[in-house]
Amino acid sequence: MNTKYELQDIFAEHYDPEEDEDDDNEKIIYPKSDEQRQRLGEAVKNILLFRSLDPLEMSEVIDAMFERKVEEGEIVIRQGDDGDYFYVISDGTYKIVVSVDDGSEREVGEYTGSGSFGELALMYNMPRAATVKAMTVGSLWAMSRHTFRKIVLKRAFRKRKEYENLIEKVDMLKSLEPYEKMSLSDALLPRRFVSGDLIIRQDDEADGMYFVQEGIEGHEQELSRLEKGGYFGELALITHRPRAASAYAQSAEFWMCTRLSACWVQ
Ligand code: 1OR
Repeated sequence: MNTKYELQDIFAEHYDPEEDEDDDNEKIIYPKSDEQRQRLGEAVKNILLFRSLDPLEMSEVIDAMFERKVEEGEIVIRQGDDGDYFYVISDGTYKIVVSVDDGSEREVGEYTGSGSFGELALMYNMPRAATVKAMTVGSLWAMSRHTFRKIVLKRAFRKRKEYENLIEKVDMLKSLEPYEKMSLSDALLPRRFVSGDLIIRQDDEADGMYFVQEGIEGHEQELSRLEKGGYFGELALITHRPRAASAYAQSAEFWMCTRLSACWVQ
């Protein structure tokens, strides 16, 4: 099974979450101790797929998750299985392994102490794309396929679709793996500027890099001008030095930005 092609194929797949008729309004609540609530609250803070949820949806998500303890060596997800749960890491180290056509296995990633996995099969109704194995004892927060599709899916899916086109237009990002492009879409945050707004200030510490979604961006002495698909602000992130130039918005339009670390770490 060639995972790369599969993931490319699902980009093209027609899927309309609006058609996903689900009129079941019953809320599932797993009771939690104060300590568990606090730990879960911390774990979900940085989950990119939850970023676009409103506070009510977020509290439904927290209610609907339950804790699953794992042993060292335990297979949490097996490639090829049907998707049942989405997982948020509370603690432990997890390896992501993909088997390829010739039967060999390739380690493609590792999570330690934070992050999430298991969304692909639930999002796109396909078999698990990779095996996830616990390398230590650990603890996970699990959310059922039903809750994931009911609360998280619509928004997360829309966001991936929306930013996919933008990512294809940015030269620097074209060569990313399909799964990396999806993770990057989750990490992007929209930011709106009006004409004349200072977006980054020369000598400031870098907080992120920016991709032009719509509109034009200009530098102080017009060093350059960027249009849709252009990007800036990456230099200071790579060199860990202050901003080398300022950037202003030229027309009242829409922009987006992300913390580079959030994009590449995921
Ligand atoms: P799932 O529901 O398919 C396995 O179950 C999970 O592993 C998957 O969701 C993702 O959450 C997670 N390709 C596929 N799945 C990956 C990958 C991945 N990394 C993490 N998962 N990669 C591409 C390998 C060709 C790794 C890209 C860095």
